[in-house]
Amino acid sequence: MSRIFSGVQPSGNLHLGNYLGAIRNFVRLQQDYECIYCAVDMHAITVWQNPDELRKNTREVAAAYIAAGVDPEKSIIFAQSSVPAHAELAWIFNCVARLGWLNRMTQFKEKAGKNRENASVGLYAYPNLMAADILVYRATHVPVGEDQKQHLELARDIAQKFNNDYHTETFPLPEPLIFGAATRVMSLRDGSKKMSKSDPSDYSRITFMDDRDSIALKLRKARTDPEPLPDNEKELEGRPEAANLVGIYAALADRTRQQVLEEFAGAPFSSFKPALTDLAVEKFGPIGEEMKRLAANPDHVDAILKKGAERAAAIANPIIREVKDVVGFLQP
Ligand code: AQP
Repeated sequence: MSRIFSGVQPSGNLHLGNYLGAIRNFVRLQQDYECIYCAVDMHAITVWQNPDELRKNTREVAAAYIAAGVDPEKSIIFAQSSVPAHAELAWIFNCVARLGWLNRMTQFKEKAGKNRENASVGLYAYPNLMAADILVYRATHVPVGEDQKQHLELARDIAQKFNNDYHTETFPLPEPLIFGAATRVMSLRDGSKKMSKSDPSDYSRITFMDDRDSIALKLRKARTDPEPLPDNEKELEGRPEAANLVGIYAALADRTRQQVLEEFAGAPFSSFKPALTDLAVEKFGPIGEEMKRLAANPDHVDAILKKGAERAAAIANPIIREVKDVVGFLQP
């Protein structure tokens, strides 16, 4: 049986990349699969989070899921820290994963930067917790943006090594689901960097909180080149900012990049950007509005998270019990 798991960190500034690369696909998958969607607050604290902000941002992630179309009656929505089995399995995986494997993780290198000695141990071990998030539900498929591909490969390696070491078939090998026309949305200020919550420039991203004026301003200021749009994808090579805006348009319009180029061939950015603004406001704007409305009612969101945590724990608890038995832990 297929089971979907995925999560988003409640570290603020939820953006269009999170939506197009991940959250929008969550909505599509719930038609056909059992889906578990988490606000991964334990991942968020691998870098400093103000406690009040973390509470607010955790509710906002849940609100964003619901506003985008995840049905909390059908799919499970909850906060990671409220199901202790994640942390329990993560510790076991800390003892399965090898240092050499983690040393290869590019996200740690990027996030720790030059000040590696000062990064938290949690940031380093982040992929082990992510593997635990997925495997504590025996999830088979994980919808993510392209940047998470390497972590998913590590989760598969961990599952495989656990199964080999203990001569069991405890875990499935989970597969990434990376689909849509914008699996890696880039920064509006620099086409070589992904759009990110932690970019210091607010102009680098369109967030769920942006209204029409800010979306229009950010797109107007978005970096581009002086050439008009070409009529085929091949000619977007070497033009990362142009390719990014075309990709965003295609994803929002549910069309291919080629179809978008056929419509806008020869157009300068001065006419493409307003068309993109209208489309972004039409498709993304209402989701942001609904998210704000939901987030303004924390009791309602908290009730959904509580029920979601109970449903998630009901799946995870028997699995973690079985894992502990395999490992040899006494369970009085
Ligand atoms: N730019 C992106 N394009 C497409 N997908 C993206 N995702 C993130 N950025 C992009 C996907 O969104 C999901 C949630 O990501 P996350 O919150 O767990 O952490 P992240 O990938 O580290 O996100 P950010 O926004 O870049 O945050 P910071 O700045 O804290 O690192 C994932 O499925 C991710 O692939």
